[in-house]
Amino acid sequence: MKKRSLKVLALFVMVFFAMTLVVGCSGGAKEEPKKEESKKEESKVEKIVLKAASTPPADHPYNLGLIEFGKLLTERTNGKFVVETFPAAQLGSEREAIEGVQMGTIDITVVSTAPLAGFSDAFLVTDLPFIFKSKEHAYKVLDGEIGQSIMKKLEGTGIVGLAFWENGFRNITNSKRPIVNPEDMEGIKIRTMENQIHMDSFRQIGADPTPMAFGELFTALQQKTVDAQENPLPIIATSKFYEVQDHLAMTGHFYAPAPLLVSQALWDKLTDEEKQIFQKAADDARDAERKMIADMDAKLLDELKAKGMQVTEPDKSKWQEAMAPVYEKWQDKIGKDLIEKVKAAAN
Ligand code: EAX
Repeated sequence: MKKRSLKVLALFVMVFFAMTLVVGCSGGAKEEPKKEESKKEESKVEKIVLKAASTPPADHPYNLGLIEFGKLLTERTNGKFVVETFPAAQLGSEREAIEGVQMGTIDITVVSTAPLAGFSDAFLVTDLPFIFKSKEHAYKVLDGEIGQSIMKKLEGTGIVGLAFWENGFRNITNSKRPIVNPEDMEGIKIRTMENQIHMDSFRQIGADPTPMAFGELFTALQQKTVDAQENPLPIIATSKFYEVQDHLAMTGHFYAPAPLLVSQALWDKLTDEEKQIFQKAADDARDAERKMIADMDAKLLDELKAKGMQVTEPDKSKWQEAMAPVYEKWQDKIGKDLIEKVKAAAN
């Protein structure tokens, strides 16, 4: 009996160890290939580097927003998409960046709507003087149905518009004199973006507008090829225009949205899931970028004054009235309905 029970015990022990061994081994064996597989999968994930162009300096929110956009894309695609940014017009002017996106040689860009006028009529309504009463008004229009219908009009151009980022309300700087009333602009040679509505708006108040690429602007101001330029405070500060312009007039005459554009060639290669990730990242980075602009706007007026700029606060209603005839001139091309819809959204 004793012998037999010992044998049974020995058998149990052996079976037990054998089982532990098998379970242990199989556990290990299961884990090992898993790790290797996932490693292989990671290295198999094709890394795609996307080129993102912008014209202002590297510390402007366009570039900082593109960096944020890239960070979100990389995180949300497990490292598949990486965005490399090229600020300061390294890849050319805004017009050249738009052309690059159209051809697929540049994947992504953020530009003002104004130079897009050479490619599509879709954005013209945003270029009208004093069309947006406030940033809230602009966001309501651009982030809503109207904004979506504007982006939709890009279909067939080789460009896909994902979201409206922001450049901001534009103000006039010049090297000649303080500007308070529209008449003060008489004879002032002002650089504008390549946009007929902007040029017409300045002609309307007797100024002499000259279109020019942003990359050439600092030198043109320095050499006095032009007397004046107009841009939001973050551009004036990051591009150091205060070094060559003494006067700043807070006219806020145009609100410049800055659409995030990607090339159709890239877009067509994405899966539906990736398209959603791109769209969400574009919206999230838009919020971050707008916040950067707001934070800069809040402190820059004082900083620019401290740097020696003489600041005037013109009565905007006078400027609005003086530039108003531009609406009549452009309403057929833009669509009276669209203009009215945008205006109505202010209420
Ligand atoms: O879009 O050209 C301009 O004045 C623009 O404001 C600038 O490049 C950012």
